[in-house]
Amino acid sequence: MSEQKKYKRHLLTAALLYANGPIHVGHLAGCYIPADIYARYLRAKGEEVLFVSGSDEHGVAITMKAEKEKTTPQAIIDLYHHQIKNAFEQFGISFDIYARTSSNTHHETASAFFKKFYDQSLFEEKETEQFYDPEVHQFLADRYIIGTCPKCGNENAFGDQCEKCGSTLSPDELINPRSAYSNAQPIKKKTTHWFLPLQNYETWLKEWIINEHAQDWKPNVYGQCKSWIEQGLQARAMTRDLNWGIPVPLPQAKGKVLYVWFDAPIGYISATKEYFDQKQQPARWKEFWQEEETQLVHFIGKDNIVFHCIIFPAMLKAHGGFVLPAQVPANEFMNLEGEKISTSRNWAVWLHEYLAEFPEKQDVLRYYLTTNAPETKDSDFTWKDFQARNNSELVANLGNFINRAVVLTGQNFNAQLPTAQTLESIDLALENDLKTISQKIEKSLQNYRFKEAIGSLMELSSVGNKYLQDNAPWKLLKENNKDRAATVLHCALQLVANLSILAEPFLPFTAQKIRTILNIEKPLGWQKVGSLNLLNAEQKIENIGLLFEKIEDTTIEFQIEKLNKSKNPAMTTTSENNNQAATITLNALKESISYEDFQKIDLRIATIKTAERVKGSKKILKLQLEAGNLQPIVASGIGEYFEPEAIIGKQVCWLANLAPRKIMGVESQGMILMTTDSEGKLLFMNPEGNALNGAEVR
Ligand code: B3M
Ligand code: ZN
Repeated sequence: MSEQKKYKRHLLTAALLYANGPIHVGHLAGCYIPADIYARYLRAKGEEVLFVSGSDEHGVAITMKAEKEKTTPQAIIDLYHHQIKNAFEQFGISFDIYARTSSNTHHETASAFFKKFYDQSLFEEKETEQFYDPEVHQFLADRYIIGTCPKCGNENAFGDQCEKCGSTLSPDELINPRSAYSNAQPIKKKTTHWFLPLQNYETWLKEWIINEHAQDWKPNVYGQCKSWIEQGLQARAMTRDLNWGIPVPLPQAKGKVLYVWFDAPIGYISATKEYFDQKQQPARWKEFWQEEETQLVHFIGKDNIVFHCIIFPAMLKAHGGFVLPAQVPANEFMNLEGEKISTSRNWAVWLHEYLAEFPEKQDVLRYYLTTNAPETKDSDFTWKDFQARNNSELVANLGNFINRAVVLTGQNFNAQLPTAQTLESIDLALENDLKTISQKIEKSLQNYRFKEAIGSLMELSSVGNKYLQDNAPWKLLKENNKDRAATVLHCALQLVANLSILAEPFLPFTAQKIRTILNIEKPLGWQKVGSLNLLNAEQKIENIGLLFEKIEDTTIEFQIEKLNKSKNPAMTTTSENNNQAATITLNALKESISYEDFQKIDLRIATIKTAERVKGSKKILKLQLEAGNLQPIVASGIGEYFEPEAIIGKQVCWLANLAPRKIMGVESQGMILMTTDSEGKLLFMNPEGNALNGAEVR
């Protein structure tokens, strides 16, 4: 890949995740961490960057989940949008906006795209025959048709794929097809749809991808595109018979919605519009989408390549006036302990669980997912490797280097940056290494080789460790050579300051801690890198304790055991619908208490009468409960998971005699009890039948 072209601004997109479940390490590694590294790097360089993503809230992925959970698509997207957004925030993924495709702006933008194509006769209108459930009077998406797999005989294969043998299928191939709604035998029924004639863009796509991007796109991306184009492109339907999505904006298309892959990528445009609407600069989205000096980069996983490299560009080209992606640095997949990550089999490391079980260790996961990124081929997450890299790289290399410099300065130089005397050749060599290695890091970043870049970052920290080892300032101090010791620690701390800049894209929490150590208020810009003169004379050096700590074997064994125990059997039926309860490994039980202690706890049944958000807090809901003749107010931290209106009338279990506490200005009288399901979704603890409000729970 060649040197970076100079752009005036950068529009970075990260795939819009289906808001139909919690997220796992595979999502982070495949798309969001690389995108965040690149965004942070460009910002550190002072470039103009807009980094957008959000939830994909349409399509069968959402309706199926709603059916599985016996709820509405709206409830599903509301729940998971907030949960996913929150997890991204906690991992420091620095989106400028995390939008939703259910927003009005998006509905309008996607409808306008469609309308323009229709008005300019860019679609082919075709009548086709599709599977239809005669009992529930609905057309059936491929996923809603079940039958026997022609390849392996699995009787519960889906119309798009057999989960047992992994074959991609079309519903016509299924033996004895039946409807997932009613089990009725589907019939074929005529329906009209609007198709994007991809074949008309074939020559242009060949020119643009095969001729222009053979060198600068990643081989995995380029290879997939080339093979698609060479197989010949066909018209693809951009509408669906489904009751969830953006209505097709044509009077003759009642009951039809836009194909989710038509609307979802337009979501990047809508997100940009919303961002600038919020900034009260409503016209500026155009700079990012319509001016040639914009670099558009789509970060995605490999399963989305065709949509981002062929279909969406063809749409942008058909529309006219839009920039095309300069890069689509798609990653391959990350497996887990040698097996494919699978939501239905509960074979995943869920981010919300990681955050709870490894508090304050976001950077450890960011580090591991970057060093082990599936950039060129699938990679494997193993807990042992995670531990090894933490212990032998973050703790023993980076953490150790910084800690030694800080502690020695604290003990011997009054916790102030020591003043350097004459630099010796070994000090100049350090500066030289810093220059060479930081240039290497930059080059890797520019070419989307983040794994290589973080490798060089660690190489620089090794250089720092070796510098301390070779100069042994502790020995110099014993020998009363305080001047030389001062010079060595001065250079080492200047190197630490460089690390605060270089680490920022990868390990933002650590970079912040390093700035705290060095008393640097705002991040130093990337252009400062390479000099041993970043810190002022006598700058105060804070010892804030270890940056990284060792992860013990028991912690890792616990994780491996938990993973194996919570694994669901392979799904061979439609029991995606049978909400199987996964077992979990208990955290160690708390210390035992006496029966008298237990009797002190007053648990009651209550009903939520009113619920409202508390100003200034996303988390806290103010609830008024009814428990017999009492009407206590409770502040509950469930606001990111439930809309207030949705929980009114629910019976709950109330811890009545917890001493009152003030939470976000609300005097909370007790608390309500919650648990979680296998995917981390919050559940109320309510009685099986109709209990009386105020009844004791014993
Ligand atoms: N929602 C697929 C996914 O969540 C799809 C990406 C859309 S990007 C415009 O993996
Ligand atoms: Zn099969």
